[in-house]
Amino acid sequence: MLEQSDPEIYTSMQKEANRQKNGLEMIPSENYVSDSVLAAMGSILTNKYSEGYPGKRYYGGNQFIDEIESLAVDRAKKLFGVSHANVQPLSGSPANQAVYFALLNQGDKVMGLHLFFGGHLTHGWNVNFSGRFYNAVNYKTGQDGTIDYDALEAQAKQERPKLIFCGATAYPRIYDYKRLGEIAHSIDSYFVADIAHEAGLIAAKVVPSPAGHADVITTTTHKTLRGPRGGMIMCNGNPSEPLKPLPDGANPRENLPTLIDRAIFPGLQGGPHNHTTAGIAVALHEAMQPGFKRYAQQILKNAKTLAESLMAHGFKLVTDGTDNHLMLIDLQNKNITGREAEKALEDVCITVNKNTIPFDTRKPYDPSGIRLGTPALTTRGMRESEMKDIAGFISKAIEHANDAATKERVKSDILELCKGFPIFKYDW
Ligand code: DSN
Repeated sequence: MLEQSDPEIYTSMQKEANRQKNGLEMIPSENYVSDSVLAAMGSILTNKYSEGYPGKRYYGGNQFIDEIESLAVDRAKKLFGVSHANVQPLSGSPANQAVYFALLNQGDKVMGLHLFFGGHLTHGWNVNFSGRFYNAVNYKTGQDGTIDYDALEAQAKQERPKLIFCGATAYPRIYDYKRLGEIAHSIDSYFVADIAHEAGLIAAKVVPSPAGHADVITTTTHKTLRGPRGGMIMCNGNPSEPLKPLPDGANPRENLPTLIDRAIFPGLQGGPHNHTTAGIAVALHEAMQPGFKRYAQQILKNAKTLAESLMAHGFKLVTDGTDNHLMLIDLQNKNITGREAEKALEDVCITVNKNTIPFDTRKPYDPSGIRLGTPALTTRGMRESEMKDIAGFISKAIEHANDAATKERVKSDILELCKGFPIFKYDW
């Protein structure tokens, strides 16, 4: 139908579907959703306004939307072991914004991992709302690329932020959530774990969870969790308890659910995107199935094999490997910048993104590294032997970045590989 009614959009969608089919998607924050998630997303649920929460809406006709949102909430609570979940954030940045809105006053001090060391814009970067409206200080990794928890503790005790964020977009190791919680609580600070990258791995219990250590957990739903583009905020506490401000006016921890729900609506957002809520519910259901644990285990195996194979090809990886789904290549020994490498790989249909490395001397638009990961390749069914081949393709494309004939041969090998791992059940 779309083909006839809007051929311009249809054609662009077709080209994007072919790009997704015929190349290797290695941006670690991307994935391929199931047909069931797609069905929920492309549905009539987009037609409905539902400001408020299940049972407490500002519009009529929400009895079935309430069922859908309640299912999403219940599934999130069960999967992540928390007593409260808000599934309405439009994505990860709005989820983090809501946490600031819920827990802090403008100008309060926050502390998060420095952007150039793998942190996220919303964890206190100067051009983001978080650095502009809050007093942000950043912690860094040590020279080895791993978080130095002793240095972080000393900095936290000196700075005394009201909120400490952990989580990153380019950190290949697992976090010591217990230590982070202890550090934050020793200075009466909130500890917020942004698990956007690892959410699927945490749901599958193949990496540790911050539940029980973090006051609040935020996430996107479209990365390793393999749902639609969306966000969630989770915490513990009873939302039906009335707010009880502490004598000094500070926000009491026991009212976190209410503070968070109010920050999302009416604080920052209007009507929830109900088609996305349904897609999240479907993805959470999928993540509860035994097959999802096997998927998450395979993401890790693939990442380890890819990391080892890349190192065998002479690539230097930040922290010399990975514990999760992603890795960061330091290209300084390869005489190529991150931007040039991203382009060379795009020429052979491998999609990655340029990224700063710890202590980078170059700027983020043309940094010294590239970031890559295995969630999307693993969804396609690729395993360790394909990872070894892919490390070879990456090496050839980067070593021969200026050799069109070699790149053409690599591209054709990649096309052949992709044909063996179809991604869409229905033809696009
Ligand atoms: N954009 C996400 C990522 O690629 O990691 C995080 O913001």
